[in-house]
Amino acid sequence: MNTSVIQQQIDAYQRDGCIILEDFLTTDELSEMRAAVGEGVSKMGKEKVAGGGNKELVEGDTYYDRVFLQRLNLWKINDTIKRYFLNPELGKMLCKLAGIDGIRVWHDQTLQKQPWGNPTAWHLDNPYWSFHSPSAISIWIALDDATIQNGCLYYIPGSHKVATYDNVEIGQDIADLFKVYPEFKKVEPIVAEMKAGMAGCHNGISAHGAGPNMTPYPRRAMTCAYMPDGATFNGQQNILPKEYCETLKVGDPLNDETQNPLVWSKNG
Ligand SMILES: O=C(O)CCC(=O)C(=O)O
Ligand SMILES: [Fe+2]
Repeated sequence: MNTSVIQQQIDAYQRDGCIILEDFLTTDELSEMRAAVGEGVSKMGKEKVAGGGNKELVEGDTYYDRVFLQRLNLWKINDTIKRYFLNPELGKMLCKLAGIDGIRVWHDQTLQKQPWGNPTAWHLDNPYWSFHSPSAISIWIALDDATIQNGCLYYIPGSHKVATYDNVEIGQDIADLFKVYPEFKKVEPIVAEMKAGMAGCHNGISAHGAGPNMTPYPRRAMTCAYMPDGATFNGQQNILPKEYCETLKVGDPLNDETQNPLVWSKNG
């Protein structure tokens, strides 16, 4: 896993709210991660959140279920995924990009656009989550080549400087988000085609989406979303276990090591 970033990349991430990392996983690491993700998914059945998350999130048969197969928090049930996403060197790289001093896992997720899968409508991630922060950062790792044909990502550069935590429910209309942010309509998106093993990072309020999968093969990705250390509960359950949520008050730090482990901190 190549966790080095130079100042130019940090500047680009800060400016655009996204960056593509060309050589992220080696071929061996890619094989290892593909196998680990497959193993994790096969353990979970229809439940979307592993390791005791929100039990109401289960796969159904809606339009959204045909955007991608989605399974979250595989790190809790698979030691390989845990080793990658809780790696302090990765945490340090993400802190440099995000400009923060400490970082915790929010949740990982595999997003596997199935053959003929629906497009991923333009959206922001952070508004759905149980904390709000302008420094939330996600990494999206391509497990297959992600192309225009099979539904690669697109980012709207600079959108993180405009967006707030207002959102629309992710629905069928690809451009619904632009009802809230009409200024995004005019921006040429960054097309994030990636070879398998490459990765993209995006800010939690960067607008992003993906095309449909117009191929008979899956487009698999493994992602992890991170929160700055110190982020606090905003009252939304999202993927958190109900019982844990009931112990939280708005403003409490989300620092339970079994739910949001610290990955790296400047203070050691
Ligand atoms: O993989 C996709 O189609 C969407 C990815 C995404 O929304 C994310 O990683 O936050
Ligand atoms: Fe997203």
